[in-house]
Amino acid sequence: MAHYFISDLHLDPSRSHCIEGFLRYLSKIQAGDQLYILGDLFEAWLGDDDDTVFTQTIACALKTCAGTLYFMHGNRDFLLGEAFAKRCDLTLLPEHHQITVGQETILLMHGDSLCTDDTAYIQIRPMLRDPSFQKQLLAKPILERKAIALDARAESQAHTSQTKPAIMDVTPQAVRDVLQSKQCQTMIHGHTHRPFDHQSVLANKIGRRLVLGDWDDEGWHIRESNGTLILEAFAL
Ligand SMILES: [Mn+2]
Repeated sequence: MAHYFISDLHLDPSRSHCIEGFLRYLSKIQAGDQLYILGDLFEAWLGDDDDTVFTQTIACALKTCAGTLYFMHGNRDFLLGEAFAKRCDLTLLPEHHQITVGQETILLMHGDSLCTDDTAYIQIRPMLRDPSFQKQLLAKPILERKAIALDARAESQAHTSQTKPAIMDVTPQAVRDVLQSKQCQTMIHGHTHRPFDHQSVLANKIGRRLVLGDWDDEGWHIRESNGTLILEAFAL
């Protein structure tokens, strides 16, 4: 029995190499294994009622996976809801979730809330995560939601290209604050697409921050085996 952590697959019908890689990945997960999907599994999520061949393919693969699956929202698939989760046997996790592996408590997050220098995004984030805003959005016809998602993506790309790379990374202060408030010394997150195993993130020289990579030319995961966490890339 092992734990696996992935994020930022950005699955989309146009990214067939990632879809195929993910289907192969799921088929290798065994009964008793736990797979944690830490957000941005999908490039965009219009709502659980957006039923396409693509969403059916992914739902079927998740549902038939032998392991136990957990899902945390990212900044792109924050509209994924209970209906889709139920259909795939996914357990939805809150935006901070702690698990215990061996002797160690690990804090799981998507990572977007740690990029506190990105003030434009940090300001709109509470609205995007607000259940009443989401309800209003989901009440719109799918075509209208699709147009809104395309606009948001174009705006996000423009914002990313105009923002200094350092601003799109987590801030040390945000990392320390969340680890201290959650009384935790190890965290795993994605979002920044900067895979790395950071040691000594706290003032007292302890603490560890493992960052997942996004799936594109290769896939990334963190594998836990016998209590040891290993960040690995693999061919898709
Ligand atoms: Mn993200």
